[in-house]
Amino acid sequence: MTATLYLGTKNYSSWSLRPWLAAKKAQIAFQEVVIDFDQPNTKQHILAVSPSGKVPVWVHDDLKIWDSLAICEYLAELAPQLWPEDQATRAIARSVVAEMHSGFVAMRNEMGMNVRAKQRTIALSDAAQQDLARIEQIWTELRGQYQANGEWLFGKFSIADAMFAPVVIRLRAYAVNISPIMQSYVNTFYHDPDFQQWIKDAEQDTLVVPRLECGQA
Ligand SMILES: N[C@@H](CCC(=O)N[C@@H](CS)C(=O)NCC(=O)O)C(=O)O
Repeated sequence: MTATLYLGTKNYSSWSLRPWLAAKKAQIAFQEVVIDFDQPNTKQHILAVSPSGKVPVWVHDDLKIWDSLAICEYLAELAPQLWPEDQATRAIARSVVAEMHSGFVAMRNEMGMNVRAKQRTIALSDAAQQDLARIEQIWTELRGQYQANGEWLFGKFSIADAMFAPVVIRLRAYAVNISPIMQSYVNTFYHDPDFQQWIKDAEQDTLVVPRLECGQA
C-alpha cells in the first residue's frame, strides 16, 4: 500500500508543509489526506491517526510517524539526497533544521503561516524581529557559501529548505522588509512547481480559522 501523509489545512499548517515538500522533491509516492482545523470532529480525526494529536503524520501499513522532522528523517532514509552528501555540510544542515524545529517561537506565533494573506500589516515584538534577523543571517551565510551548487540553502534542495518553506510564505503574507538575498531565496520557492502546487491548493481552500489569522489586511 502507498503511504499516506495526513496534513492540516494547507493554508495554515506550517508543520504539514515541511514533510509534504520533502516527499514531493524526493519524488516519494504518497497519498494525502487533509484534516481541517477547528471543525467539531478535528481532534477525533487527528487522534484516530496520530498518537500526539497533531499533524503531520506519515502512515505506511503499520508504521506511524507523527512529527515533521521525524518524517523528514524517514524520507531521507528512502532518498538520501534530502541531506547534503558531505558529512560536515550535513551536520550544518541538521543544525539549522534543529534550530528551526525547536526555535523561532515569537516569529511563529506572531506571523502565523497563511498562504492567502498578502502583505498584511503587523506589529512585531523585539523577539520576533530578532528571529527574523537570525533567519536572515542563516540564509545569507548559506546562500553565500553554496550558491555555486544551486539555488537552495545548500545548493541542491535539502530538508533545510523544507523546514524554512513556511517562513517563505510568512514573508509574503506580512509586510516586512527583507534583503535582496532573502528575496531571491523566496523567489526560488515561488518558481518551484511542487511548492506552487501547495500554494494553489491552499489558495483554493476557503476555510477561515479566526484564531490562526494575524495582521491587518
Ligand atoms: N512538533 C510537531 C508540531 C506539530 C503541530 O503543532 N501541528 C499542528 C498543526 S501545524 C497541529 O496538529 N495542531 C492541531 C490543531 O490545531 O488542532 C511537528 O513538528 O510535527
